[in-house]
Amino acid sequence: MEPPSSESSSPPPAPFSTPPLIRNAHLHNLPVDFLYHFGLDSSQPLRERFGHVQYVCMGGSPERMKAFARDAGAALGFPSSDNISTTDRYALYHIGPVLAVSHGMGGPSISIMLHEITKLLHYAQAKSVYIRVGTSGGLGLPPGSVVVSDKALNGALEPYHTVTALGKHVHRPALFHSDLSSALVAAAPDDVKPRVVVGCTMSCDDFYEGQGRLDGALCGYSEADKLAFLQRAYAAGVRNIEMEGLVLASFSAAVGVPAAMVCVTLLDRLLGDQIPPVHPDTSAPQTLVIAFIRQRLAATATAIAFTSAATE
Ligand code: R2B
Ligand code: URA
Repeated sequence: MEPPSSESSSPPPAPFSTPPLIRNAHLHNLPVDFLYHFGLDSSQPLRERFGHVQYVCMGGSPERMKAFARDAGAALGFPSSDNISTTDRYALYHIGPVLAVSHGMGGPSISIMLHEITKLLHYAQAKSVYIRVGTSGGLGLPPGSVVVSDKALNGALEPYHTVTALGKHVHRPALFHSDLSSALVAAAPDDVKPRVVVGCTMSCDDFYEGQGRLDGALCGYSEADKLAFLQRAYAAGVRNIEMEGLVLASFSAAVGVPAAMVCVTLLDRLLGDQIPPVHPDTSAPQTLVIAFIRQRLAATATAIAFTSAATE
């Protein structure tokens, strides 16, 4: 059999990941682990169902992730499942090697989802990465920019997430996976590439005061105070502001799952706070991530075809 053309003889892209490192000996004592907010549990054949998952893509809204699942299915050539979460907390779609999951708004919400999806990957022994697609406020960027985050800072511009457990504070560093992030940047389609910026994300526990807005129901600072703080954030490398990146980066690093985040900016926070109903198209992160997965799957399939042709 003729091997595929010479350009297809390159090795498959190196996998980014191993199964998650669950750091909790207590789980061994559970006869069945209920993944309560998905309505799944460890007595189910999770390895058969999810062992091949390589990409867990996440975003805030269930509807956005349903659309992501549909578009990913069309682009990658796999059917999308219906929502396989049996609760209304998070939506979960299965598209071949991809899971698309919603995480709600804010650190506490994405944290619960990450605990349960990480245990699901662990029981399935799946080697996956985490990629968040989202919206954000930009800092010194035109609306519609696409920020690929290199690290997250909390609302006090510190590079870690603070988990409070048993009354004690634990700091977890919030760095994204540099190889995965670089590969995402490189995969940007031509219509998205000019808008891609690599930068730091400030990830806050609130949309209004936490992000220095002047338009909440409470505000105890002046416009000059706000601009001074946002300028300090810009000088620290912050290029966008959202609400989940800190937990995603820190949790993923702690369990050894490579993670990245791609967010479109809806406005420039140096110029205002309000987001009118008509704002830039928010589909660019999804388009970029689907293009990335498509390229990786194609490269792997071609390398496998070449290897098996060469050995026949
Ligand atoms: C971006 O948008 C949401 C707030 O409107 C929040 O989930 C985030 O990170
Ligand atoms: N999401 C946020 O968290 N902040 C913004 O300014 C826009 C979207």
